[in-house]
Amino acid sequence: MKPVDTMPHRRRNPLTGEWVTVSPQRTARPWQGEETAEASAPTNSYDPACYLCPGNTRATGASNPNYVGPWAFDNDFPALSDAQATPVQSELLSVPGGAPELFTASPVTGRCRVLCYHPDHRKTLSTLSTEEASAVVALWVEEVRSLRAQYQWVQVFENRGAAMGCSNPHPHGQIWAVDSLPNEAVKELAQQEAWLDAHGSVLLQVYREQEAALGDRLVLDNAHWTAVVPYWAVWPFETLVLPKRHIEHLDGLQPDEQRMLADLLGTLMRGYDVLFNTPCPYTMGWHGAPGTEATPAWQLHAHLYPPLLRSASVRKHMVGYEMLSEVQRDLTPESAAARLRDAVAGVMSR
Ligand code: H2U
Ligand code: ZN
Repeated sequence: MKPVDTMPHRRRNPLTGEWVTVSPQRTARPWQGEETAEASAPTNSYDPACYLCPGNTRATGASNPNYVGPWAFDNDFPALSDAQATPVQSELLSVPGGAPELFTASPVTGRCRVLCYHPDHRKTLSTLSTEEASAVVALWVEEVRSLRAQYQWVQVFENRGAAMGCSNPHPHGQIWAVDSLPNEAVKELAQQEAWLDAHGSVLLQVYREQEAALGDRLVLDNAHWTAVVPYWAVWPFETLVLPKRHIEHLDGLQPDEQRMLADLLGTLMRGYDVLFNTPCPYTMGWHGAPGTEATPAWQLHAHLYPPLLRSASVRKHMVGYEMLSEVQRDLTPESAAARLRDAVAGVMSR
């Protein structure tokens, strides 16, 4: 065993420049805390009360078409819109000797989309066929292509499961497209650009090659894609999905890459479901290059963050030291990768 398998240490996330504390010795501790109820999966292919099922009426009175493949619409309750807000001027601005820079605001405009993956209410990315999942990837590509023309940052994501605050089990994801760069984008852009300047290479390309050579954090691999538990993973079974060639955003994917991605995602998600013996909750999302100008430092990637720790009923909470000082994990990324790899291998041998 290496010291990092048993001794507390910190690892640096080169994509954000932030650190994570790893405490492998703590995996032995007993658990007397909360056990989340296991997620129950819907049993009917159509739910008359679901606002995303085909033909149903949404909360605003709009009705869904009888869609047969993936379908997207503008979120009826968008977090962002194209209406321009004048920054709110604090009343403190008028206080003599005040410090207005402590009350900084900025306008933000954007567009929010909801993407239904499939008309069947029971389906999930893990139970779609490769054909059906490829159609979802094709919709991501199409949406990203049109939204990138107008917005700086196009965030494709999915929250799955009640544990992640998802209100509806109908298979769906979202896109928030904004005219400015959010925090995570700013960090990842700065780190990737600094790497290119210093090394003349693409950070995540080099990282993927290193992980392929090392092997102990690899989970799944095909002709065009690799999934790894990153060296700096924060969530216990977090994975990073990387393309094998340099691609800036989803709209750069070739048909074969789209299909292989659908295949890899389906297998990975089935692996998660098997590992936790439940439809595994997660937040998953794509980070693609900002804007439409070439950003050679940026490599397209997806982050997959399941909140579960040791079983379907024990989730990780980001509290205490993690909120106040630094994120921390117990299980090493290497042992998480080994367990996930086994689950995925089981899925593939079926
Ligand atoms: P969740 O992934 O958090 O369940 O979100 C589903 C989205 O669907 C949510 O952002 C939108 C909500 O605003 N929605 C509609 O656009 N129309 C509706 O009739 C209900 C929900
Ligand atoms: Zn539904």
